[in-house]
Amino acid sequence: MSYVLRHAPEAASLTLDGEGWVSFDEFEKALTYRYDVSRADIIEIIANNPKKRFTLADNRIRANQGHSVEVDLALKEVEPPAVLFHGTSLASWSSIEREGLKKMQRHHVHLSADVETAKIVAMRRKGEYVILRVDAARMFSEGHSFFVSDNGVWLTESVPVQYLSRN
Ligand code: HQG
Repeated sequence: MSYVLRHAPEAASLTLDGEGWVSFDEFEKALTYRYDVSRADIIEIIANNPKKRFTLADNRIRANQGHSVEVDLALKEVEPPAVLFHGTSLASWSSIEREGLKKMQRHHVHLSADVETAKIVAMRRKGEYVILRVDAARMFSEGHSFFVSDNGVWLTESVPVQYLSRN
């Protein structure tokens, strides 16, 4: 579902609208035709996915964040908590320490409000991990924009090095 709704709708012959939505009926037809899943399975994933990656509303579905296809999620700019966290591999630290956090393949840098979530993100990576602390209060006061996705992921364009430290 993430693959289709974030990265490759064309793989299921679907087209997302400008804000990433697609008709749920079309989505269901496309998935049940191609994969061994039922409508009930899809609804169960939307409801019980621990990260609440998808929203179903007005008979349309979209991914809440993480797209590589061009979409405008129409997220509202909000004041972030004073501190946010980012979990990554120790191997990336030397480059991050020089360049700051970049959005890489995604539309934003993804940050977490708590260390536990940042740890889970970091542990997707091989080897040792590091948790970085982002001085979000200072970033915000110095003009950087922050957004929060429907599933509570904090998003920003980039995090320059002066706002980063090892937690
Ligand atoms: C790293 C999952 C070197 C960055 C998770 C990260 C999250 C740099 C990787 C969500 C760098 C990008 C996002 C620099 C950034 N030099 N490495 N200058 N700047 N990086 O997957 O934050 O399953 O795009 O530290 O749970 O790991 O998609 O971002 O390691 O919420 O719902 O480049 O993805 O959620 O990796 O993960 P990603 P992420 P979903």
